[in-house]
Amino acid sequence: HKQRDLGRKSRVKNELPMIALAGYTNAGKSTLFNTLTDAGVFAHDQLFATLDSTIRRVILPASGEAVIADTVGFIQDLPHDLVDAFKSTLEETKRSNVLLHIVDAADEYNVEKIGQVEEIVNEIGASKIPTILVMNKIDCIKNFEPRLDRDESGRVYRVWISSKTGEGIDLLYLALAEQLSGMMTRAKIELDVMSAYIRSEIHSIGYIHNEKVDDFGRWILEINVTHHYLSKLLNKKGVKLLWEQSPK
Ligand SMILES: Nc1nc2c(ncn2[C@@H]2O[C@H](COP(=O)(O)OP(=O)(O)OP(=O)(O)O)[C@@H](O)[C@H]2O)c(=O)[nH]1
Ligand SMILES: [Mg+2]
Repeated sequence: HKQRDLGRKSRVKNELPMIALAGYTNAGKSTLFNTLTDAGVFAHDQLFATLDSTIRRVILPASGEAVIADTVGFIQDLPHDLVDAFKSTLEETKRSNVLLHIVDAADEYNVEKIGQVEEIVNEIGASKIPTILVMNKIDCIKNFEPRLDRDESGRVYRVWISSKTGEGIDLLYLALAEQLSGMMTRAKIELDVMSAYIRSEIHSIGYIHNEKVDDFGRWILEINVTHHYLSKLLNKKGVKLLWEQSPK
């Protein structure tokens, strides 16, 4: 049994990080979805060609490649014709590695709405998914600066942003990178001369701590990438693993 559990664990670890946007209707989920996907570089990978329009593959600063899912907004007394759409997007929420709970920071009823959304998250069995509250629309609050709030253990639990103006998006990227760090790994790799072209791909998908060319013209790179991307990299011709941070 132990063996099988380990297998499952490593499979999960090697998955593409998945971020779900959830929240009350009109909070700004789709606007944020567009901001995140437009800012990110699109990865034209055939593998994901069949994903529907509310799920997109992106490469985010710091945390690298990920999948982002927009969802139908939560609403009290959901209209009948929306129930199916709502339920199907909830499935995406359950599979995600991070839940971004989007809130309209300028809405006077937002505390109530946060409670209602949390209740539904509990009902669908997604309460264990690490959640970051994204207080959106700070451009509607006078003199409000983007901010990031941490709990006593240092974990980011809330970020204040505007999806419209882009203020605070950098803080959200930081929060996501921290939250997804368990899915990332640090490694040292060697690219032979014929594979040097892969370096630019790594530059756009992951983070390169340092790089140098050895006497034989091979690139030696120390990188921070998802486990998912590292395993893909190591399957490429001319890429050799020199060292990897011991898995947690
Ligand atoms: N001022 C301001 N308006 C915003 C911001 N983000 C979203 N909006 C506006 O809020 C409204 C709702 O945005 P959506 O992104 O459609 O909200 P949603 O959460 O996807 O809504 P549903 O799909 O109905 O659940 C739109 O008019 C947006 O332009 C923001 O940061 N600032
Ligand atoms: Mg929407």
